Amino acid sequence: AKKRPWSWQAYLEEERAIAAPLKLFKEQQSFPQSRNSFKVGMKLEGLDPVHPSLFCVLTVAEVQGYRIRLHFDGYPECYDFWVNADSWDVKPPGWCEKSGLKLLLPKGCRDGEFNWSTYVKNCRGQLAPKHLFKSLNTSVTPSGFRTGMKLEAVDRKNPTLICVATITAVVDNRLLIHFDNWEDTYDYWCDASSPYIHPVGYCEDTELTLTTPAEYKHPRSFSWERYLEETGTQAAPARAFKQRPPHGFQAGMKLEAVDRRNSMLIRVATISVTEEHRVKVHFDAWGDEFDYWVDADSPELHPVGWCQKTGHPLQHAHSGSESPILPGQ
Ligand code: MLY
Repeated sequence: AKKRPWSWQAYLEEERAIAAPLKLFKEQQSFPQSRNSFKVGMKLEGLDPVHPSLFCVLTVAEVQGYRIRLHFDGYPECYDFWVNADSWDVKPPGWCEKSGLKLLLPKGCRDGEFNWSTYVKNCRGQLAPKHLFKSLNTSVTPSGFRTGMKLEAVDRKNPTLICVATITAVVDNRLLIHFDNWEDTYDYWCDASSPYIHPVGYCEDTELTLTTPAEYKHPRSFSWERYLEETGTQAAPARAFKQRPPHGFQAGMKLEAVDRRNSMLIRVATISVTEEHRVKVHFDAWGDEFDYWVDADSPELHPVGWCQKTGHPLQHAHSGSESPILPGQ
């Protein structure tokens, strides 16, 4: 018999499985409303995924469907990474300066000497035009969060720790979270609905341990009241925290997920376990050792049909012999 091409519909029937319903996905995961108009060679400013508070000078190195591969100017290709074309994490040239944020310059450029228009002229690049950035047109609701306010935040790199933290920037509806007396490598951007931020007093109320600022003199007798006074700061108002409700994903639901071992690939996947704000993703036809935990609203997760609609290849059980590329290989 002739083999029919792989299709989600036939696969779901065969597996007697259901697709995760579209309504469970957030806007940044769902079918895009517009095309991806980025072109290879365009330059922009974007967040470094391994140093997620730091905007860097990046160049579009590849375009695939609704995704782009970004390259750090002046750095090796091994740091390249993929984002969706509507990601908040990418901004047009000049955005950092306008927003008062630091921009990591291309390797070799000195502070104070960098100028976007001279830079693109010299390297014969092209500035990515502003209208390509969907995230610039998001509507902003006033939040009550202000720069300098204190809170208790989960350290995303050490997620068992809830720590004394400060909002060091507020841009659009996003907050930059910094951990007091730590270097900025732990910093991250989030919004008011994040499950990782809590008002001052949360740990005490829930009987969890609060990690005090690095090198704090008397960690055992830490008191917020005293600390706010010592630092001349304010607590972020409790009403500003609007934690999102738990997601509705259930184990067994199918979806399309980015393969973190080789993030150019999107694979047929199944939710294997759920937590309040996270899901564990399993890649169909692969071993459990490749499963990973991800925030339920991650832009690495997409509904069934996303690849087809956006013109991106989808890896399924029979899509060939491509083997996983492991980090460091
Ligand atoms: N084991 C790590 C823990 C760092 C935690 C930093 N957080 C609180 C911002 C270390 O000591 O480097």
